[in-house]
Amino acid sequence: MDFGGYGVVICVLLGLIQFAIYIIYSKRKKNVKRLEVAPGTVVLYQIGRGPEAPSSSPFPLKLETYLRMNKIPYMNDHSATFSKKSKTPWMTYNGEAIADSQFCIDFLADTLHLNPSAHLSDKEKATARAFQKLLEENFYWTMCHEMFMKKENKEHIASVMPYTGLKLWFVLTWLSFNLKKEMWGHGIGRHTDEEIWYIAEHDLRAVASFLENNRFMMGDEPCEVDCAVFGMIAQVRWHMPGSRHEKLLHDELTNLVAYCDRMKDRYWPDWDQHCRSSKLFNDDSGKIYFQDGATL
Ligand SMILES: N[C@@H](CCC(=O)N[C@@H](CS)C(=O)NCC(=O)O)C(=O)O
Repeated sequence: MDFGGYGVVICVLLGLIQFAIYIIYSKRKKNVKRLEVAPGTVVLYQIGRGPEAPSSSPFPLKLETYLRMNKIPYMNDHSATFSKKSKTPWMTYNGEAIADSQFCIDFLADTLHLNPSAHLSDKEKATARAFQKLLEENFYWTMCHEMFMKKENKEHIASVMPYTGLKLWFVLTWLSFNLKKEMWGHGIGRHTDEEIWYIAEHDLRAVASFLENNRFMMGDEPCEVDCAVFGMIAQVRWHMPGSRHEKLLHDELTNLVAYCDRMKDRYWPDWDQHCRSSKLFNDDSGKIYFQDGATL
């Protein structure tokens, strides 16, 4: 068989694997026993906890931090069922399912009349949005490239995922395949490794320069954009050791390291209980936070 022939066989095999995983997952989704919660309690569906931070994905960490920032009663479901858009996280609220971390936040803000960014001017809100989108729609893909597309980091990304054995292999194969397709569609996947790092470095430096010596992104007090920024930078800080991203953060952009620590201290006093590598780790699936006005 010539090289082209092997390529076709590999593509067909990968397609079959992806299809099998889709069937297994969609079957599981229907079979998962949903826990009953009181009205007004968010059920947050996310993948299991990360080894060094409460999630190995920026988007669930962002949403959970927002729930904590606003003391919204919530419960985690770590069964790793993905949303109808095949992404994590998603949530239900009074029986209604909402997919996408930002749609969840906007829904809660509208429904519960929350506005942690009320003190910002329109121009500041626009700036906050621009930085959030820079990280979520651009920088995020450089992290995916660094962790999923580079052979030398494959072992590390496997250790960050909340799975073992065959399941880990399936999820990694499926995710790497999907991410490669998505990165090509986005456009970033068409660049060379050096070009992608060039983009990553400039994005990260831009966020650090904007933060300067502020305590939080928009000043002395945290607001909505901090949930997204923290969710993303926390992955660099805790889940990408040895990567170019992490080296830059620790060697030069130390204001971002201190920023992560401030967000962690403010919203995650129980951080260690949610890190798989900690002796204090405790699976909190089903635990209700902020019930009847309780604190953390
Ligand atoms: N815009 C979405 C992004 C969510 C997202 O991309 N989640 C990743 C985990 S880091 C995912 O589910 N990836 C699976 C895939 O892309 O196939 C949100 O804010 O919730």
